[in-house]
Amino acid sequence: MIDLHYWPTPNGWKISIALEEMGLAYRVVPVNIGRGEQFASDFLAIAPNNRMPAIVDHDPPGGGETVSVFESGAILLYLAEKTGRFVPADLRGRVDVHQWLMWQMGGLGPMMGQANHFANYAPEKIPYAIDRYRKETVRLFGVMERRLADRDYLAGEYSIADMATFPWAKAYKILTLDLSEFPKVAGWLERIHARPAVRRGLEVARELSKPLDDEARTVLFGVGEPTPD
Ligand SMILES: N[C@@H](CCC(=O)N[C@@H](CS)C(=O)NCC(=O)O)C(=O)O
Repeated sequence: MIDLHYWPTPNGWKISIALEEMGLAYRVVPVNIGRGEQFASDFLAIAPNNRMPAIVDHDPPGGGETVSVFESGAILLYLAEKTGRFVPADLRGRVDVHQWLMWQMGGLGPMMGQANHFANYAPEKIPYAIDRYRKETVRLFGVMERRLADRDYLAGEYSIADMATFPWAKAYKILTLDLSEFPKVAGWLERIHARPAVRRGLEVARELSKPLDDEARTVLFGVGEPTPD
């Protein structure tokens, strides 16, 4: 059994989708990031960066003590290694998955996150910041468009790189990106969205998702760290 420390956001969906795709048994442990539960000491013991998702595997490969993993990219690699699925066995295929997974982790996710923050949440409208992260997001969509010109998935076969990228890319609307400029990305989004496991992953704890209220904005964007325990 795997404990999934989770809240329904793009980084959380990466892992709920992967667990569904891999058919692994898991139970959801909600981390209400709008109420500061990411700063609780028992959560920090497994996720010292005070961000979800994180997992605890009570049945790790080879047995022995539980394994805990934080950072969504590391979790995806762990789950792929555990199941032997969604990363090819051959060197070149593996390298392709790794580089596109890192591209998402270091590029698309952080840039879209900042673009969304400055466009939709920052208390002041800072045109330079809004523009800077939006342009970077558009550039990254262009990179994806070219990559998908002659293949159905980022690393050829459907892989954890797609599972990492899809929940962010599907949020293009919050940045008012025009998807008609990226037809290959649009097709790729449709193909992934049609997968039953992806649909199930996006439904996990959906009822917890709420628009950010004042308290959540203070916890997530304010100064200082609340300590719930
Ligand atoms: N690089 C991390 C990012 C995780 C992340 O940013 N999670 C957000 C929600 S999507 C979070 O937990 N935020 C809590 C906070 O900002 O305090 C990963 O990929 O796991």
